[in-house]
Amino acid sequence: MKQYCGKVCIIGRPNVGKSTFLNQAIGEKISIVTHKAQTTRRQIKGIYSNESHQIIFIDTPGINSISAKSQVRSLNKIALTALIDIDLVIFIVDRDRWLPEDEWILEAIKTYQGPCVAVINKIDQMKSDSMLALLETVRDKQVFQAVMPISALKGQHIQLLLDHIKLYMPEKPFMYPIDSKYDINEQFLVKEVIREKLLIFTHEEIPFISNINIEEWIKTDKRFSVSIVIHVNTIGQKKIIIGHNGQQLKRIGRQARLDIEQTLGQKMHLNIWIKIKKRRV
Ligand SMILES: Nc1nc2c(ncn2[C@@H]2O[C@H](COP(=O)(O)OP(=O)(O)OP(=O)(O)O)[C@@H](O)[C@H]2O)c(=O)[nH]1
Ligand SMILES: [Mg+2]
Repeated sequence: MKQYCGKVCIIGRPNVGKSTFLNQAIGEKISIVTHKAQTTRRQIKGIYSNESHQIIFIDTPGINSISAKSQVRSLNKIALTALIDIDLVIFIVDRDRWLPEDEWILEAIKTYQGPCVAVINKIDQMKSDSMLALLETVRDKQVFQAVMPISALKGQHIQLLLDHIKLYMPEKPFMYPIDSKYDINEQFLVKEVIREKLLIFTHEEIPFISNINIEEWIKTDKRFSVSIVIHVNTIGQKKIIIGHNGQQLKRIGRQARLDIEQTLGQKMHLNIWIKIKKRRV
Protein backbone atom coordinates (compact mmCIF):
# COMPACT_ATOMS: atom_id res chain seq x y z
CA MET A 1 0.00 0.00 0.00
CA LYS A 2 1.17 3.52 -0.78
CA GLN A 3 2.19 5.66 2.18
CA TYR A 4 1.50 9.38 2.54
CA CYS A 5 3.24 11.34 5.27
CA GLY A 6 3.57 15.03 6.03
CA LYS A 7 3.88 17.77 8.61
CA VAL A 8 1.04 20.09 9.59
CA CYS A 9 1.56 23.21 11.68
CA ILE A 10 -1.30 24.45 13.89
CA ILE A 11 -1.29 28.24 14.16
CA GLY A 12 -3.60 30.84 15.68
CA ARG A 13 -4.24 33.40 18.39
CA PRO A 14 -3.87 32.31 22.04
CA ASN A 15 -6.77 30.29 23.45
CA VAL A 16 -8.53 29.44 20.16
CA GLY A 17 -8.24 25.69 20.86
CA LYS A 18 -5.08 24.62 19.00
CA SER A 19 -3.96 22.15 21.65
CA THR A 20 -7.50 20.85 22.19
CA PHE A 21 -7.66 20.12 18.45
CA LEU A 22 -4.30 18.34 18.46
CA ASN A 23 -5.33 16.11 21.39
CA GLN A 24 -8.66 15.34 19.76
CA ALA A 25 -7.08 14.57 16.36
CA ILE A 26 -4.62 12.04 17.75
CA GLY A 27 -6.94 10.74 20.48
CA GLU A 28 -4.43 11.31 23.27
CA LYS A 29 -3.79 14.18 25.61
CA ILE A 30 -0.28 15.28 24.83
CA SER A 31 -0.57 19.06 24.73
CA ILE A 32 -1.81 20.82 27.82
CA VAL A 33 -5.03 22.84 27.72
CA THR A 34 -6.29 25.56 30.03
CA HIS A 35 -8.65 28.50 29.81
CA LYS A 36 -5.66 30.87 30.01
CA ALA A 37 -3.96 32.49 27.04
CA GLN A 38 -0.50 31.32 26.02
CA THR A 39 -0.68 27.96 27.74
CA THR A 40 1.48 26.23 25.13
CA ARG A 41 5.08 27.38 25.38
CA ARG A 42 6.96 25.09 23.02
CA GLN A 43 6.35 23.28 19.77
CA ILE A 44 4.60 20.00 20.59
CA LYS A 45 4.49 17.15 18.11
CA GLY A 46 1.54 14.76 17.92
CA ILE A 47 1.24 11.98 15.37
CA TYR A 48 -1.88 10.65 13.67
CA SER A 49 -1.54 7.43 11.68
CA ASN A 50 -3.73 4.98 9.86
CA GLU A 51 -2.73 2.31 7.32
CA SER A 52 -2.05 4.78 4.51
CA HIS A 53 -1.50 8.19 6.09
CA GLN A 54 0.70 9.66 8.77
CA ILE A 55 0.15 13.28 9.82
CA ILE A 56 2.71 14.89 12.07
CA PHE A 57 0.99 17.79 13.81
CA ILE A 58 3.01 20.59 15.36
CA ASP A 59 1.13 22.54 18.04
CA THR A 60 2.53 26.02 18.65
CA PRO A 61 2.20 28.81 21.23
CA GLY A 62 -0.65 31.20 20.48
CA ILE A 63 0.57 34.18 18.48
CA ASN A 64 -0.04 37.44 20.30
CA SER A 65 0.10 40.54 18.17
CA ILE A 66 -0.67 43.02 20.92
CA SER A 67 1.73 42.56 23.79
CA ALA A 68 5.25 43.91 23.43
CA LYS A 69 6.58 41.81 26.34
CA SER A 70 9.79 39.98 25.49
CA GLN A 71 8.37 36.66 26.72
CA VAL A 72 5.44 37.05 24.33
CA ARG A 73 7.76 37.94 21.48
CA SER A 74 9.80 34.84 22.09
CA LEU A 75 6.63 32.68 22.11
CA ASN A 76 5.63 34.25 18.78
CA LYS A 77 9.04 33.33 17.42
CA ILE A 78 8.66 29.72 18.57
CA ALA A 79 5.33 29.57 16.73
CA LEU A 80 6.59 31.14 13.53
CA THR A 81 9.73 29.00 13.26
CA ALA A 82 7.46 25.94 13.20
CA LEU A 83 6.48 26.97 9.66
CA ILE A 84 9.70 25.71 8.15
CA ASP A 85 9.60 22.49 6.15
CA ILE A 86 5.90 21.74 6.52
CA ASP A 87 3.22 20.58 4.09
CA LEU A 88 0.16 22.39 5.45
CA VAL A 89 -0.85 25.13 7.89
CA ILE A 90 -4.02 24.82 9.92
CA PHE A 91 -5.02 28.36 10.85
CA ILE A 92 -7.48 28.23 13.74
CA VAL A 93 -9.88 31.04 14.58
CA ASP A 94 -12.58 30.76 17.18
CA ARG A 95 -16.15 31.77 17.62
CA ASP A 96 -15.41 35.50 17.68
CA ARG A 97 -15.36 37.61 14.59
CA TRP A 98 -12.31 37.67 12.34
CA LEU A 99 -10.12 39.96 14.46
CA PRO A 100 -7.28 42.37 13.66
CA GLU A 101 -5.07 39.89 15.54
CA ASP A 102 -5.95 37.22 12.97
CA GLU A 103 -5.03 39.62 10.17
CA TRP A 104 -1.72 40.27 11.94
CA ILE A 105 -0.96 36.53 12.02
CA LEU A 106 -1.85 36.18 8.35
CA GLU A 107 0.66 38.94 7.61
CA ALA A 108 3.28 37.30 9.86
CA ILE A 109 3.07 33.99 8.00
CA LYS A 110 3.20 35.58 4.55
CA THR A 111 6.61 34.11 3.78
CA TYR A 112 5.09 30.65 4.05
CA GLN A 113 4.00 29.88 0.50
CA GLY A 114 2.36 26.46 0.99
CA PRO A 115 -1.31 25.54 1.42
CA CYS A 116 -3.28 26.84 4.39
CA VAL A 117 -6.64 25.59 5.65
CA ALA A 118 -8.70 27.80 7.97
CA VAL A 119 -10.59 26.17 10.81
CA ILE A 120 -13.40 27.83 12.72
CA ASN A 121 -13.37 26.27 16.17
CA LYS A 122 -15.87 26.27 19.06
CA ILE A 123 -18.93 26.00 16.82
CA ASP A 124 -20.68 24.32 19.76
CA GLN A 125 -20.96 27.86 21.15
CA MET A 126 -22.12 29.52 17.93
CA LYS A 127 -25.50 30.14 16.40
CA SER A 128 -25.62 28.87 12.84
CA ASP A 129 -26.14 32.29 11.25
CA SER A 130 -23.08 33.79 12.95
CA MET A 131 -21.10 30.70 11.99
CA LEU A 132 -22.12 31.11 8.35
CA ALA A 133 -21.23 34.82 8.44
CA LEU A 134 -17.76 34.07 9.82
CA LEU A 135 -17.31 31.30 7.26
CA GLU A 136 -18.07 33.82 4.53
CA THR A 137 -15.66 36.44 5.96
CA VAL A 138 -12.82 33.93 6.17
CA ARG A 139 -13.53 32.60 2.69
CA ASP A 140 -13.41 36.17 1.34
CA LYS A 141 -9.79 36.47 2.46
CA GLN A 142 -9.04 34.28 -0.56
CA VAL A 143 -5.87 32.88 0.98
CA PHE A 144 -7.22 29.61 2.35
CA GLN A 145 -7.61 26.40 0.38
CA ALA A 146 -10.68 25.59 2.48
CA VAL A 147 -12.58 26.83 5.54
CA MET A 148 -13.81 24.14 7.91
CA PRO A 149 -15.96 24.52 11.03
CA ILE A 150 -15.29 22.21 14.01
CA SER A 151 -15.71 21.84 17.72
CA ALA A 152 -12.42 20.53 19.03
CA LEU A 153 -13.89 20.16 22.50
CA LYS A 154 -16.92 18.13 21.45
CA GLY A 155 -15.14 16.30 18.63
CA GLN A 156 -17.49 17.66 15.96
CA HIS A 157 -16.28 17.35 12.32
CA ILE A 158 -12.80 16.28 13.40
CA GLN A 159 -12.84 13.24 11.12
CA LEU A 160 -13.96 15.39 8.20
CA LEU A 161 -11.06 17.75 8.82
CA LEU A 162 -8.58 14.88 9.16
CA ASP A 163 -9.78 13.44 5.85
CA HIS A 164 -9.31 16.83 4.24
CA ILE A 165 -5.81 17.25 5.70
CA LYS A 166 -4.85 13.87 4.20
CA LEU A 167 -5.30 15.35 0.70
CA TYR A 168 -2.23 17.55 1.29
CA MET A 169 0.09 14.80 2.50
CA PRO A 170 2.81 13.91 -0.03
CA GLU A 171 3.52 10.33 -0.97
CA LYS A 172 6.39 9.47 1.37
CA PRO A 173 7.28 6.64 3.74
CA PHE A 174 6.12 7.07 7.36
CA MET A 175 8.57 8.93 9.61
CA TYR A 176 7.38 7.23 12.81
CA PRO A 177 6.17 3.72 13.72
CA ILE A 178 2.42 3.44 13.08
CA ASP A 179 1.61 3.24 16.83
CA SER A 180 3.61 6.35 17.86
CA LYS A 181 1.36 9.14 19.07
CA TYR A 182 3.87 11.71 20.16
CA ASP A 183 7.43 12.77 19.84
CA ILE A 184 8.17 14.39 23.14
CA ASN A 185 10.49 13.63 25.92
CA GLU A 186 8.53 11.88 28.71
CA GLN A 187 10.13 14.06 31.38
CA PHE A 188 8.99 17.16 29.51
CA LEU A 189 5.47 15.74 29.33
CA VAL A 190 5.38 15.13 33.10
CA LYS A 191 6.52 18.69 33.82
CA GLU A 192 3.98 20.09 31.35
CA VAL A 193 1.09 18.22 32.97
CA ILE A 194 2.09 19.59 36.38
CA ARG A 195 2.28 23.11 34.92
CA GLU A 196 -1.23 22.62 33.53
CA LYS A 197 -2.62 21.59 36.93
CA LEU A 198 -0.90 24.54 38.63
CA LEU A 199 -2.47 26.90 36.09
CA ILE A 200 -5.90 25.36 36.50
CA PHE A 201 -6.00 25.01 40.28
CA THR A 202 -4.12 28.02 41.61
CA HIS A 203 -5.64 30.79 39.45
CA GLU A 204 -2.42 32.66 40.09
CA GLU A 205 0.54 33.79 38.09
CA ILE A 206 2.70 31.33 40.03
CA PRO A 207 3.21 28.94 37.15
CA PHE A 208 4.91 31.64 35.13
CA ILE A 209 7.58 32.34 37.70
CA SER A 210 8.17 28.92 39.19
CA ASN A 211 10.51 26.25 37.91
CA ILE A 212 9.53 22.63 37.90
CA ASN A 213 12.45 20.26 38.32
CA ILE A 214 12.63 16.49 38.27
CA GLU A 215 14.71 15.32 41.22
CA GLU A 216 14.21 11.60 40.75
CA TRP A 217 13.07 9.60 37.73
CA ILE A 218 12.80 5.82 37.92
CA LYS A 219 11.08 4.16 34.99
CA THR A 220 11.26 0.45 34.32
CA ASP A 221 8.61 -2.00 33.08
CA LYS A 222 7.67 -2.71 36.70
CA ARG A 223 8.12 0.63 38.40
CA PHE A 224 7.51 4.27 37.52
CA SER A 225 8.35 6.71 40.27
CA VAL A 226 8.96 10.43 39.96
CA SER A 227 9.87 13.14 42.46
CA ILE A 228 9.27 16.72 41.48
CA VAL A 229 10.31 19.98 43.10
CA ILE A 230 8.37 23.15 42.31
CA HIS A 231 10.46 26.22 43.03
CA VAL A 232 8.57 29.36 44.04
CA ASN A 233 9.68 32.82 45.06
CA THR A 234 7.74 33.46 48.26
CA ILE A 235 6.23 31.68 51.23
CA GLY A 236 2.85 33.07 50.14
CA GLN A 237 3.11 31.24 46.81
CA LYS A 238 4.12 28.05 48.59
CA LYS A 239 1.02 28.33 50.79
CA ILE A 240 -1.26 28.86 47.78
CA ILE A 241 0.03 25.73 46.09
CA ILE A 242 -0.18 23.60 49.23
CA GLY A 243 -3.61 24.92 50.25
CA HIS A 244 -5.59 24.29 53.41
CA ASN A 245 -4.38 21.08 55.05
CA GLY A 246 -2.41 20.27 51.91
CA GLN A 247 -5.63 19.69 49.96
CA GLN A 248 -4.65 21.81 46.97
CA LEU A 249 -1.33 20.07 46.44
CA LYS A 250 -3.03 16.69 46.82
CA ARG A 251 -5.50 17.62 44.11
CA ILE A 252 -2.76 18.90 41.79
CA GLY A 253 -0.73 15.70 42.33
CA ARG A 254 -3.68 13.36 41.87
CA GLN A 255 -4.97 14.98 38.67
CA ALA A 256 -1.46 15.17 37.21
CA ARG A 257 -0.79 11.52 38.03
CA LEU A 258 -4.04 10.35 36.40
CA ASP A 259 -3.28 12.29 33.19
CA ILE A 260 0.31 11.05 32.99
CA GLU A 261 -0.76 7.45 33.65
CA GLN A 262 -3.30 7.69 30.86
CA THR A 263 -0.86 9.10 28.32
CA LEU A 264 2.14 6.94 29.19
CA GLY A 265 0.03 3.84 29.86
CA GLN A 266 1.67 2.96 33.16
CA LYS A 267 0.76 3.37 36.84
CA MET A 268 3.04 5.80 38.59
CA HIS A 269 4.09 7.09 41.95
CA LEU A 270 4.35 10.89 42.02
CA ASN A 271 5.89 12.98 44.81
CA ILE A 272 5.74 16.76 44.67
CA TRP A 273 7.70 19.09 46.94
CA ILE A 274 7.53 22.89 47.07
CA LYS A 275 10.70 24.84 47.78
CA ILE A 276 11.31 28.56 48.06
CA LYS A 277 14.10 29.81 45.82
CA LYS A 278 17.11 31.16 47.67
CA ARG A 279 17.62 34.82 46.92
CA ARG A 280 21.04 35.85 45.64
CA VAL A 281 22.74 38.44 47.85
N1 LIG B 1 -16.67 25.51 23.88
C1 LIG B 1 -15.51 25.13 23.36
N2 LIG B 1 -14.37 25.37 24.04
C2 LIG B 1 -13.21 24.97 23.49
C3 LIG B 1 -13.17 24.30 22.22
N3 LIG B 1 -11.87 24.04 21.94
C4 LIG B 1 -11.14 24.50 22.98
N4 LIG B 1 -11.94 25.06 23.92
C5 LIG B 1 -11.53 25.68 25.20
O1 LIG B 1 -10.74 26.82 24.92
C6 LIG B 1 -9.72 26.98 25.92
C7 LIG B 1 -8.36 27.09 25.25
O2 LIG B 1 -8.03 25.83 24.67
P1 LIG B 1 -6.52 25.47 24.27
O3 LIG B 1 -6.58 24.21 23.48
O4 LIG B 1 -5.61 25.51 25.45
O5 LIG B 1 -6.18 26.70 23.31
P2 LIG B 1 -4.78 27.04 22.60
O6 LIG B 1 -5.12 27.69 21.30
O7 LIG B 1 -3.91 25.83 22.54
O8 LIG B 1 -4.20 28.12 23.60
P3 LIG B 1 -2.64 28.60 23.76
O9 LIG B 1 -1.78 27.40 23.95
O10 LIG B 1 -2.70 29.46 24.99
O11 LIG B 1 -2.33 29.39 22.54
C8 LIG B 1 -9.86 25.79 26.86
O12 LIG B 1 -10.61 26.20 27.98
C9 LIG B 1 -10.62 24.77 26.02
O13 LIG B 1 -11.38 23.86 26.79
C10 LIG B 1 -14.40 24.06 21.54
O14 LIG B 1 -14.49 23.47 20.46
N5 LIG B 1 -15.54 24.50 22.17
MG1 LIG C 1 -2.05 25.49 23.33
